[in-house]
Amino acid sequence: NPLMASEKEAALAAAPPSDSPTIFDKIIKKEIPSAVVFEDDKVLAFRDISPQAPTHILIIPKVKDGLSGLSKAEERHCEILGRLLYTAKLVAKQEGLEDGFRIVINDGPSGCQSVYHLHIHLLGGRQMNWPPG
Ligand code: D5M
Repeated sequence: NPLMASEKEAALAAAPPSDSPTIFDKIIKKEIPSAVVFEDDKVLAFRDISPQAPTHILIIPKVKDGLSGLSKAEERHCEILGRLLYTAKLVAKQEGLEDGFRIVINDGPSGCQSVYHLHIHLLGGRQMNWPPG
C-alpha cells in the first residue's frame, strides 16, 4: 500500500486473512518484474527490493496454500518448508556466501512481517550483528 509511510508501519497493521493475495502472487506470475536468482516448480527466489545487505534475497513457495506466515504452518507444509530452507542453502552457495550468511523469517506484527506470503530472507555479504533489531 503506497499510503503506508514505511515497512514498519505496514508491519504494524493487522495481519490479513491467510488466503489474501499479496504482491508476491504478481511476482510469481511475472505480472510485475523481479530479479529472479533461482526458480523451480515449487519455489522462487528473487532479490529484495529494499536490500539490507549486499546480498538480500527472498525465497518463497509458488503455491501459498494458507502459508501467510510461519505461524500458519501445518503438518502438510513440512515438505515445502524443508524445500525453502534447502533452497536458501543453494542460493547462498550460488551467491558466493562462503563466509556465512543469515536467514530470517519475520512473523506477525511483532516480528515486523509486512508481506503475508511466507518468505525466507537470505542476507549476506557483510558482517551480521547480534541481537538483531
Ligand atoms: O519482508 C517483506 C520484504 O518484501 C521486504 O523486505 C521488502 C520486500 N518486497 C516488497 N515488495 C517487493 C517487490 N515488489 N520486489 C521485491 N521485494 C519486495 P517482511 O519480512 O514481510 O517484512
